[in-house]
Amino acid sequence: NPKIILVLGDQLSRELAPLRELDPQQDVVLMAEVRDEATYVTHNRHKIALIFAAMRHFRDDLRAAGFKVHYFQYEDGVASLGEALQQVSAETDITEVVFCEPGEHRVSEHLDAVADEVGLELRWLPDDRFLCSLDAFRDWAEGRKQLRMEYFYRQMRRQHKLLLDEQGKPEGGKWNYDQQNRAGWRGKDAIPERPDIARDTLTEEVLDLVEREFPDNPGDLTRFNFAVTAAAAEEQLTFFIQHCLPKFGQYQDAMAEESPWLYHSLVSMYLNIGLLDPLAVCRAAEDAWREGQCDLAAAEGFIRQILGWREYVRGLYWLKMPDYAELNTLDATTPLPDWFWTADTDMQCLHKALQQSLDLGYGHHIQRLMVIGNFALLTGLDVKQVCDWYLAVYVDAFEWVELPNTLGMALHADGGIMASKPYAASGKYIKRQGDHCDHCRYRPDKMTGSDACPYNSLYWQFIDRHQEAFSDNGRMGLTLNNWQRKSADERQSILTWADKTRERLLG
Ligand code: FAD
Ligand code: DLZ
Repeated sequence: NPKIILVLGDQLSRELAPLRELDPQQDVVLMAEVRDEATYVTHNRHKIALIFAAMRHFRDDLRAAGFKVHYFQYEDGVASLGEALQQVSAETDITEVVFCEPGEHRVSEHLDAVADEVGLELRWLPDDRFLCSLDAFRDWAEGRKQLRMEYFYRQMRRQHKLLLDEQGKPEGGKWNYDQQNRAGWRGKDAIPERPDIARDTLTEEVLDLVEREFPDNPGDLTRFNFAVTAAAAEEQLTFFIQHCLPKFGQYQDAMAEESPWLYHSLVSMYLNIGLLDPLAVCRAAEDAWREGQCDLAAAEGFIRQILGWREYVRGLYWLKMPDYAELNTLDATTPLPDWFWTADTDMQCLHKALQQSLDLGYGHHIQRLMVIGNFALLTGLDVKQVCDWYLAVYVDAFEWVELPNTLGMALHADGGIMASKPYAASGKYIKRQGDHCDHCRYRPDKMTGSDACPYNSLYWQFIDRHQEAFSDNGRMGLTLNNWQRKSADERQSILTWADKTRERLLG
């Protein structure tokens, strides 16, 4: 029977399971730029442009390979994926639809609803671009009290034979070299300049479209510099492996005033939309180490992010959804301040992180976690609003990866499923990891007073507010003791200053 093969905007891989079973004689591929997907949050313009440009290039590739592709451009005015499906089904008389499982629960529900409504026969195939199937993750999680990433990661290393010696033991004798990967930035090394990525006419057309159709969304498209084909994404990976990987580990947790990305790979967006294959990326890092181009800590640190964290958050998302999205165990409900959309704050680290996130759609992990996320955690910003902000702003944001990272890792709103203790930190951490404080009007060594770093009093206010919730968490014992050991007067003066700070920053 002829089939419609639906390919979503983040499934742009020739190895996609439904494309492997496509019969070019009778099947048609359907791809659609649709209003609902482009507007369900106020996506960064970079994100829409990347997805539409990559979709259009992928369409042309498929056509060049002899496949029939029905493609709706945004200008065609199609409202939803369901509407696109109905139109193509009516036009072709095909009722069987095959697709790869969507990355987001919302999209999955939408497609199920459409199938019921209009009588299409929908069949989905597992997304085997991921290295751990959802069933395998469920099996791993079954019966475990705690779902610690570290143990999952070791299993994945064994299973995919990455960084193992001939006896199947971890190379170098240890699974994890994180201890060596925590240097702060002191401006001592040269940061590689990122190459300009060429834009062809197709991409230019998309940039014009996005500029026109999304005038109020964040994103400075004059600085658009993303690969929109698999070949161009591969070149970016090669650049990273050659020029950045050697220092990736060392500066993985660093923050620099002069660079939005330091030595990070900038490949999440390509992995997430199918332009790069995660196993190939991990192997490229392993090969670089085996050829002596980087040390083991760098290669291991990088591979752990992709083979470990990326697979783990995806497994967790599907294991816990839809309830996961509703969790808010610390009762965080303070409205997101408007300046999250303008970066208008005099806290330098936060200003820098917000500004580049809005302008470029990129923030590295420590900015997302320990600057922006930490601020949201300490001040108890509304979990749903914060998650929507992250989903909107980053070019690599899809709910399967954004939600566990934001709700779970950054906001600790899942009660510790993802992280055994909250990633809460004062200005001291930010000072240690980078050089923003040298350019800031606030002093990280001051607790109260108009030049005191706001993270300091807000940190203790957060600890004070949740003392009871954290009392049975052994990993929080020391912090709670440190708070209680302060005199009653000192605690009171910190809390009073924190109230004033909150009032000034959040209204
Ligand atoms: P690198 O630092 O070079 O890391 C290499 C790769 O490892 C990344 O490309 C990514 O694919 C993977 N990776 C690293 N950390 C994680 C992680 N915690 N979870 C999943 N994959 C990881 N990542 C997204 O892809 N999309 C998101 O929407 C997203 N939202 C986040 C929200 C918060 C609050 C936090 C704390 C993290 C989030 N991350 C997200 C994870 C991580 O910050 C980004 O993957 C990374 O910053 C992307 O930049 P890079 O490619 O230069 O990564
Ligand atoms: C994020 C996004 C955007 C902006 N636009 C489209 C689109 O027009 N068509 C499409 O198929 N997918 C788009 N996407 C990705 C989806 O919203 C969704 O995040 C993923 O398919 C994950 O399920």
